[in-house]
Amino acid sequence: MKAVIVLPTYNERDNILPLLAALRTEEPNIRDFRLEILVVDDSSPDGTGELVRDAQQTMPNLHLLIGQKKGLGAAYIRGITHALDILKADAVLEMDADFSHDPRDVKRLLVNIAYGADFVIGSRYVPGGTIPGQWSLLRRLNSSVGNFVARNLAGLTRVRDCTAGFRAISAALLHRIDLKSLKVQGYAFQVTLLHEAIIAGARVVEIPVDFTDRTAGESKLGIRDILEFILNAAQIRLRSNTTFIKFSLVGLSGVAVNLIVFSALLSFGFNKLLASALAIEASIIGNFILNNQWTFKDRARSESLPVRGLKFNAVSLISLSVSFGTFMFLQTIHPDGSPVLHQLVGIAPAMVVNYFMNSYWTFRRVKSVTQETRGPMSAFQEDLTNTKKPQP
Ligand SMILES: Nc1nc2c(ncn2[C@@H]2O[C@H](COP(=O)(O)OP(=O)(O)OP(=O)(O)O)[C@@H](O)[C@H]2O)c(=O)[nH]1
Ligand SMILES: [Mg+2]
Repeated sequence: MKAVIVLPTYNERDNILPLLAALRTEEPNIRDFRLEILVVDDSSPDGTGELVRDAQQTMPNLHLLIGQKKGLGAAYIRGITHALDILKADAVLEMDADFSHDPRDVKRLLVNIAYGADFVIGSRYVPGGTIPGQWSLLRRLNSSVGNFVARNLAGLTRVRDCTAGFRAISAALLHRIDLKSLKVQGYAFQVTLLHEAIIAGARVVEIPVDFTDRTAGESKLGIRDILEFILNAAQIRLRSNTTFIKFSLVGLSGVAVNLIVFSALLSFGFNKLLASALAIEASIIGNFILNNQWTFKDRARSESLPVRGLKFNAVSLISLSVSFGTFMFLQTIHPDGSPVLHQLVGIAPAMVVNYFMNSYWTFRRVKSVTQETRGPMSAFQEDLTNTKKPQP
């Protein structure tokens, strides 16, 4: 069987040759797979690509794909597609080219694939896995918030390290995923691919690894990547969540209730302002009843109905402020823009806030009841995660 290590590089001239040498040293230790290496270089200005081209003279199993810089995810999509279609890989490995991932762990990842796992993660956040001791508080926060967002917002709670970039994936699984349809350019790719893998029924395994800081070159993580990462996680959640669709339908019905009650009160001779306020409250109460009985029906209840009702009202008020705040903000930065458009744009963040606050606060899950269902990955985790780490 053949395993292809896909190494994305951008300005890694000080790392790439030592890494290729280290991987070469590892080759004899890998039993079940023949190793090939595919460097995906985005025309690095520092000449990384040329170094690889020279190295190809002495390494027949080294391949090089040159492209334009569009981000880590775009590079991986190209690289993995090439590994599957052209190199006919049976397994593909993702690995950083900056020595953050120990080449000696490659065999531990691959052994799990040989044993039947589909998606093996070199994990920093399972027992035995580590992040560098010298990481500053900010850096730790950055990593754990990223992982928290991926786990909770994208709904990948079963996996401990969703943002890891050191992973082995079986070709059988990758063939079930339409890589070209993934619309992620940057680091968000890691979360998206994991999500697609789980949907495709992957047997996911996490094994502990030590993650080390790069000593040469610079990190390429930018603000654009961070933004894409958050939006992508939210999008994954919304797409895969029928609860959200129900919640939106209830919201629409609220608009109807609001207008009907408003017109009825006006016809009874109520004052306009009072009628408006009562109509809003009527729609909030209507929405609450429907969400309580339908959208979040399967959530075990820890609080009484009136407490949930009050929380729901509070969230509605907060959403109102978000919507109004967005409108004011847009009007301030684009005073000539269409007020109707700004009002419409304001609804989107308000709706997201409204949904997540109600889902995680008003109707939050009671832990032990719904989270215990066991998916395809758990049986594997227990069997295979404890393959030993190399001693330093
Ligand atoms: N081909 C390609 N490779 C990239 C791109 N961005 C990053 N990389 C490579 O992807 C790997 C991970 O990138 P890093 O910049 O080390 O990101 P990181 O590991 O999250 O950040 P640090 O921990 O600070 O190093 C490295 O091998 C980079 O050279 C890109 O746009 N194109
Ligand atoms: Mg790195």
